[in-house]
Amino acid sequence: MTQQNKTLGEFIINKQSEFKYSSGELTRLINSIRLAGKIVNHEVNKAGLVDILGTAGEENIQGEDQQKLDVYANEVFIKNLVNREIVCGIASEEEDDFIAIQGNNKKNENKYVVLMDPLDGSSNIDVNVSVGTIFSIYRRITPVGTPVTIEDFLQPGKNQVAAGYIVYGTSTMIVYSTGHGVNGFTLNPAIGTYYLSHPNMQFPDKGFIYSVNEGNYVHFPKGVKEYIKYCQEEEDDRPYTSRYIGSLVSDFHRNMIKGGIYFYPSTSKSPNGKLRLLYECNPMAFLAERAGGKASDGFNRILDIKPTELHQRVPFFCGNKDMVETLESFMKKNE
Ligand code: AHM
Ligand code: MG
Repeated sequence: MTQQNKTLGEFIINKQSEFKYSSGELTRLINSIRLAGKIVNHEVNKAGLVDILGTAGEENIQGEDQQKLDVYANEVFIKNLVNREIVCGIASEEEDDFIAIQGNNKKNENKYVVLMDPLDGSSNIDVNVSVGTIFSIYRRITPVGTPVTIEDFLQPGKNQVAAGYIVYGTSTMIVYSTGHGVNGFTLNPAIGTYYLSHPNMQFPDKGFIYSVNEGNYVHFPKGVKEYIKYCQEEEDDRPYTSRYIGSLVSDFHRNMIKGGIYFYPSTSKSPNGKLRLLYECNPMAFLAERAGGKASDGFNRILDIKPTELHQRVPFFCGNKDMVETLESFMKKNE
């Protein structure tokens, strides 16, 4: 059997022994995310057919309208993880507070907490553009068997034991890493099985794409403005190509395959940018580093930031190492 024929199920089992604390718990957890992803995929795929579009009439904690599918995806992931009793806590971009999972009759002996953005980029659903689920997994730091506390969730990203995303695109893919390389699996919808299609994903040596919402240009810090001008200059291998879907998972996925940098800087209106450290930036930074890339807030490594709150936002620059470093040099110069 070739690597490409391997299913995600087989891959997870083969890899289990590589994981230093492996007791099968992380395997079951990733399996559960894989299953929930299939359910959400099914619903996302028929979004144009059923009357599930539009806002649910509720606002999430950031004061943004929630799309119905956000609510749906949030419920599916939470129910899956809670019912199977494989984590001790969950934090979601769609929930104000974290959820402590106690277990039914017995004490919850599980070691892992999951943080997730159940449906990122959901404003794109109305126009049939790819959206994604982002997840991040940590070992709890409080004692096993006791209820989880906020400390279990406010860990720096470098403590992640696994992270990944599901992209609901022209094909549905799950891309994840448990620390040993980044692997991508494509769903065959006819039989509901993910196959290893992108083994050991790495950013190419050179990137030529920059992805940013340039409409915010006037509000960007000087270093970012100068970097954008640098990307547009006619010199060496520049100008770079500009590509921005406005769906982090898809923009990141394309850049990892083709080479590029994604950024959501601070703006004069939003000094911390838009993206959430725990649900969006940390898992993407973990994947980027495992794929030979880099992720920064403009000055510091994203994975070193000690979070202070669940819904914290942070400026985010992520992609090919050399591109992120060039951006950082412009930021430093203009500090
Ligand atoms: P969301 O979590 O509310 O969906 O917001 C995150 C999304 C990212 O996927 C995307 O890169 C960014 O917001 C786009 O924002 P903007 O429309 O401001 O460019
Ligand atoms: Mg999001």
